[in-house]
Amino acid sequence: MSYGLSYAGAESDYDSADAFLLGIPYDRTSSFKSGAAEAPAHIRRASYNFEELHFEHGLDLPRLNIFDQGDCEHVFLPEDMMEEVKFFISPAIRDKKFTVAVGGEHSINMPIIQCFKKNDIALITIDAHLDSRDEYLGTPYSHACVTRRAAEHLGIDNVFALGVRSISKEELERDDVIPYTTSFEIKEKGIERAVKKALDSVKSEHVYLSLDIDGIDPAYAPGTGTPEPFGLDPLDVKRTINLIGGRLVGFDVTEVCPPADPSGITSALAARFINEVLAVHSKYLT
Ligand SMILES: [Mn+2]
Repeated sequence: MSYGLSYAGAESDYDSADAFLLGIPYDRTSSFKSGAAEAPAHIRRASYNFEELHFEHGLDLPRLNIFDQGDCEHVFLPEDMMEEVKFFISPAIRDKKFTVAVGGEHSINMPIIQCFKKNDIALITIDAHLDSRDEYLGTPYSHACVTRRAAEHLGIDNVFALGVRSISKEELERDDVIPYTTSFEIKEKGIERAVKKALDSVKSEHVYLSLDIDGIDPAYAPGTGTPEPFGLDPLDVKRTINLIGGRLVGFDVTEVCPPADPSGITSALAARFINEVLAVHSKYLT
């Protein structure tokens, strides 16, 4: 557990918190550039760059009580990461907190999804990759297996990937391909239509949004482990968060890689999306 800088505005204690934030400094299955473990600290620092409220949502938004748990342990084995994340996230989900997880690589989404009951949520990802392999480089808990593990737990009709533009032959040729929309279709037909398709496709009312920052074009988010051209623009992602709106119950942002982000722009973007999610959630808080 680290006791460094807390996320900007996270001044609540656990009991009175509406939202629960956890840093997960994990990057042991990264397949190209590593360094995502440094992201929670960089994203927290970047959070001080912004106003807490965003005028486009109205300046009289209710103020969320946010609790920042700090970081969980930086472990080595994927199995240990699964246990470590569940240890912190599962009480917060049980206590009906809105959870925000700051990765780390995308694999940190797997233990979080497993903390929800099977029919309680759907997972929508924003990602350049479909991440639907059974296993990768010898582990079923690789960041290349995120949507497959989610489909096993939630059902394939409760998983949808937005912005995909990198899929292997092995993933496309199976009978149970994870439902997805490409970034090309989003550019051509608009993000509203794609998000509507995703929301109509999943069965559960409640939606957990997992943002792999490589879903966004590397021109806007260069600091990531596996940059993939032809991505979404940040306003597409902002729009997605707003369209999911009151159905959103949790969020993670993953794959920010500070060593590949000397300008800090990618960490700043990640922090701004966390703020967007919190602002949208506060609108629907009763
Ligand atoms: Mn990805």
